[in-house]
Amino acid sequence: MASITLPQLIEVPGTPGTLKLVQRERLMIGAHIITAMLALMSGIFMGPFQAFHRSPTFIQYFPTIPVFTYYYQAVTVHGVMNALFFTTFFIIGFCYFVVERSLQRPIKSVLVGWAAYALMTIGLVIMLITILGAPQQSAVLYTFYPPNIAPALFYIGLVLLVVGSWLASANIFLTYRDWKREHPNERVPLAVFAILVNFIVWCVATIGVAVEVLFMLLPASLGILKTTDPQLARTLFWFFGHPLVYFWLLPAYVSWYTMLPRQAGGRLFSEPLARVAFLMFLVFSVPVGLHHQFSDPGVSASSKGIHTLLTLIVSVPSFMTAFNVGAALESAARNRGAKTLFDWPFKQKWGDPVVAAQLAGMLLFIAGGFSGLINASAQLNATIHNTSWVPAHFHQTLGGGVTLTYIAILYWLLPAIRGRALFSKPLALAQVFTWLIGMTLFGLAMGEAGLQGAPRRAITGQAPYLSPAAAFWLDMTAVSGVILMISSVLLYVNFFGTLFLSRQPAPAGEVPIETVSSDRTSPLWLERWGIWLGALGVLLLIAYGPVFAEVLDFQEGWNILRYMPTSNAPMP
Ligand code: HAS
Ligand code: CU1
Repeated sequence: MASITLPQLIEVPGTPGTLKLVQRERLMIGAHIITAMLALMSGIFMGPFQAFHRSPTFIQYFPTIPVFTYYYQAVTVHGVMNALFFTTFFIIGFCYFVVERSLQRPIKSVLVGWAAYALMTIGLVIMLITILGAPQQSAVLYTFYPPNIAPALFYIGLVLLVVGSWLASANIFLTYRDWKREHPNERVPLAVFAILVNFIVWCVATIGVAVEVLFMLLPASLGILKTTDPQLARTLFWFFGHPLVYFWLLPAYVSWYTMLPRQAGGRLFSEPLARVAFLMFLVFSVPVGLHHQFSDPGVSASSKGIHTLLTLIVSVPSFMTAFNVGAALESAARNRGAKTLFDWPFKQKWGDPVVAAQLAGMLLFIAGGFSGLINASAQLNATIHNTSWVPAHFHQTLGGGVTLTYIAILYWLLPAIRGRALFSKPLALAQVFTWLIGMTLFGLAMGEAGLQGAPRRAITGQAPYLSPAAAFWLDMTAVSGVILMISSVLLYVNFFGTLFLSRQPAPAGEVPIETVSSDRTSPLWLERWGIWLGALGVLLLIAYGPVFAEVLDFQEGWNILRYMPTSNAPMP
């Protein structure tokens, strides 16, 4: 493999902001981004299929797709590919790129980078084959709750994804360590600061799912364990599952904080405030998982209360983001001639797909964020839990704010990697706005249907119990599915068009990366990671110590033996 030389990473003289991509970097980032997009492709087109199956009117007209005849199989492909594989590949590819470009050095080990990629890709292939090959058994959805147990290959696919991501994390941490040794008195650029936070959160969070899969689900699927404990498994899963949503979100915030201000023509209001927001994510992202288990038995109300409080606290850095990035957008609009209190949203670069995608993502994220706050209240959660309100929430956060921002990134990163201009800007704009319209309608319709009692994860198109209002909103969901299907086709026309058809060279100066931190005020101790990990550790003890004591039945003397392979006694 050709080794990378540092001068090639430095800005091309005379064209500020332009960075020449070396071949090795192209290959590695390209491999991650393209694999991410292929994973998304296999998941995204299941979405409309599900919406049609959930709609009492549309279900009768919907032709059965030969491979995906089984509703839960499609939902599993949709969730696993979109939420787990697409995101992880995209995040790692994007973060390598940002770290290399910001720190002006290659990642620590190219070999480990490829090894990680290979593991994750094998995991992806195994996963797809398993879900396609064993539709009934492997349809355990992306949350894979026991007592449903999938074939062992399902869990092996997951393990490979997570182990690969750990190698990638180590690569990023060590690249930073080397940089820090050479620059002990400098602040690391904000984008890398955020990426470090993100991978720290990821490494802590994945401990939960690793324990669940390695000690419970995989042995059960191999027949080594004859019993399982859904409550313990759910608790371990959500220890991972909530921080997972911030693992998706923070790379989007990297773009909003460190790229969008420049792309939009303004400047960030406060970089130190941004660092504080990211540190808050580090400390508060993990100890909140019980807000997914408000309706679960076996966990005390006081533990649920602690997690509610912490959930409300972890929404504060998102509010800080709204004001900080909002002020950056306002400054951009003022530079473009905005004068009055309310004209700045209209004076944005709505005609530039990279900017428009992020703005559209933010609009969706406002709605998704607020529905999250509703979910976080234990009383209100009882009304919406397990209804279609919940997918409405996460399609506006993950499917809206996060995915549209990744698409914005794709629209400049793919041309930079390919060396060719984006295939079609008008198509990209059409894609962004159809996505915004489709996801807005999806959020509204699924949310309303949920409030009218429509469950999530069910073929409601055939349900006899729906009220007329719920049926109407589920039909509207199918309409949004059509719009989103069109948007997805446009996305992939541009994706493949840029890869194979575009002939124009990639425009110069479109790589929005800062190589030296412009922040002169943040204290350097913000980068003393031990402090923040210590704070997280203490909080985890407070928030999760009692929870695990409860689910493991501490009063009965840590009856942990029943989780051992030799004990086949049924769960109490
Ligand atoms: Fe959530 C369930 C609570 C954020 C994803 N969430 C889920 C599930 C997923 C998910 C996938 O408390 C379903 C899991 C499952 O399958 O069961 N969530 C929250 C809260 C927040 C939150 C309090 N969630 C997210 C994000 C996600 C995500 C982010 C993915 C990326 N969520 C819950 C709860 C549940 C839940 C319960 C369990 C429900 C149940 O019962 O099952 C908060 O962090 C949200 C804070 C965000 C804001 C918005 C800030 C707005 C910004 C935009 C700025 C706009 C500007 C204007 C500047 C307060 C930053 C732009 C200007 C222009 C001109 C356009
Ligand atoms: Cu959550």
